[in-house]
Amino acid sequence: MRASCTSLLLKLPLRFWPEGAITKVLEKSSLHPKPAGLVLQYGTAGFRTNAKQLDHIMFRMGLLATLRSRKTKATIGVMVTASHNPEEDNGVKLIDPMGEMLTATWEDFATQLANTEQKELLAALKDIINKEAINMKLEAEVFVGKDTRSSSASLSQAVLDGVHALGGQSKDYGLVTTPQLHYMVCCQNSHGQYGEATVEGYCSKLSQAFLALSKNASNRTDDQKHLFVDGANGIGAPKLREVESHLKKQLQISIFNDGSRGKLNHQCGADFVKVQQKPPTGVEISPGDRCCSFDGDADRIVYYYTDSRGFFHLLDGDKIATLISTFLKELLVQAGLDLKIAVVQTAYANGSSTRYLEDTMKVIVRCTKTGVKHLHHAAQEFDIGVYFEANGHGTVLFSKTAEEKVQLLAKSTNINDERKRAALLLQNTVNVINQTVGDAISDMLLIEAILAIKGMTVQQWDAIYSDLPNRQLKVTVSDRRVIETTDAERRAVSPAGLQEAIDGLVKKYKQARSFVRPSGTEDVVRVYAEADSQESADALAHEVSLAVHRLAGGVGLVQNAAARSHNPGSDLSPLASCLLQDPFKNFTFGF
Ligand code: NG1
Ligand code: ZN
Repeated sequence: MRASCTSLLLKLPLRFWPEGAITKVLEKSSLHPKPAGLVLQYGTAGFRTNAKQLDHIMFRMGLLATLRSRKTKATIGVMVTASHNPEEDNGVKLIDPMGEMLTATWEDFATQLANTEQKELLAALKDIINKEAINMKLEAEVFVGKDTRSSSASLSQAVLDGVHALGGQSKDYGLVTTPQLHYMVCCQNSHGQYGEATVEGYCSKLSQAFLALSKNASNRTDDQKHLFVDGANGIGAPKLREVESHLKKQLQISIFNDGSRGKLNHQCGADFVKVQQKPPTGVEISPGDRCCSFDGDADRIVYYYTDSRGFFHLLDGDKIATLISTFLKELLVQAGLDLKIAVVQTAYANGSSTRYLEDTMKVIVRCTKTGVKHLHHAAQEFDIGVYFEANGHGTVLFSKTAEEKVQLLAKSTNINDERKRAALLLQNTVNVINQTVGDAISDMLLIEAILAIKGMTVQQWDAIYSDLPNRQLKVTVSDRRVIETTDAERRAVSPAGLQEAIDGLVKKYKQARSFVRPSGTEDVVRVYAEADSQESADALAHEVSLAVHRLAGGVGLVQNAAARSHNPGSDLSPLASCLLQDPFKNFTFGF
């Protein structure tokens, strides 16, 4: 029975795939040949590696996006970027119809297609067409965008070649941020309901909402309106300038690292600031100045300032989630709306943020596995789901019911002024947010509006709670898959004895917590520890690293966190240096 079904399916492409298309794919694919033996994997952020290895991947992702478009009968997005990675890298990811990340089964297809040797390519395509019963006569449309890397132009052309080889239509948005392309895809597939699928449409939707929100702020001085932005020398800077021209000076932005001089993500950007816990180079800031950093494709943001003693203060994704959820919760009370709000975090969220949200704010907190698609899914379970990774990638999701209730109340004429004001604020908050994915520009506008409305300085925001000192390290092992975890990656179930060892070490310190997990993007095991002092957090991270090394097949040396704290990278052997916490160091496999 099963065999006859399969053989029936195998015939499908011959009936549904027009003759000419086969020749065209063969012809075009020979212009984008796969280096024999190269193996890459589609991970949480698509494919990512040195740009020189990606031409065939881009062409094939153009093919795959066209198939996905036929399968879903919707427009699909393909973004060419390697986010916070160094300039010489690049990457690609597909965007599903409502602007969300590509669904898991198709991630597997992407990996299969990427790793198929040249002569097997047609068979691999037919296999996907068969499995998904794709009607090749249907129309297909793919939106393509790229970041500012020098390799992006030719790589996005390779994507377009793939789309055209399979008879798909394309729209090339050129230089856009990753979240802008997600936004375009959602606008297109919602037939304009989410907004107009143009950069101008994006700028005007977000800025109108921001201007409406900032009308609720009492008179602010130019100083209070001033924000320093580090554009990571990436696409965020020029795109922010376009938005700024709509802001009628309600926000006064000084953009640094705008790409005119420095190198992309080099000593700057959200990832550098978060990991190094220091300001980026290229930004001259004075004590108390409010600053933020985007990453290379502008889907992450972190805030920071230095105090009068010169100490650096970071306001990461956890602080951002706290500010936004507090604001929304207050508005819900004022509007008299009974909507369930939750904050979604990962195990990397600082323990102080979780405690503050649960105990003081009485907000539901959920913890998911690392990777925004997990947070996004969990956030969809609530009327309002605020999700942020500690590294500054996140957004807010409103359920259909929540949006309808807000719209209805905002239109209502028989409610008191306080309820009306809160309803209008909620309505504009919904509009300023890019719900498709974390968006540095949109998050920045929301944060700036909240600070203005609440009359809050960056120091007051920072003082909501104090972060517990923490440390992240990484350990190289021969096969990181030996570490299996449960409870949203907070406990290790294998190898035997590891979790018991961690539990024993954690008990030695106050307010301590530690967990280990295999990285999804690098060939390392990540170790996280927090405790009541930096010395304790460093010592705990180091001891847990030793336990991982001993019990999980460690390779090379284990780095001492204390060495990292005082003088990162110096006087260590090359091997020890490569074990330093530097999570987004260049690597040669995709994720
Ligand atoms: P891995 O390498 O799995 O820890 C990192 C980040 C994630 C996420 C992904 C994708 C940390 C600790 N991990 O994942 O949050 O952003 O990269 O970019 O920040
Ligand atoms: Zn990014």
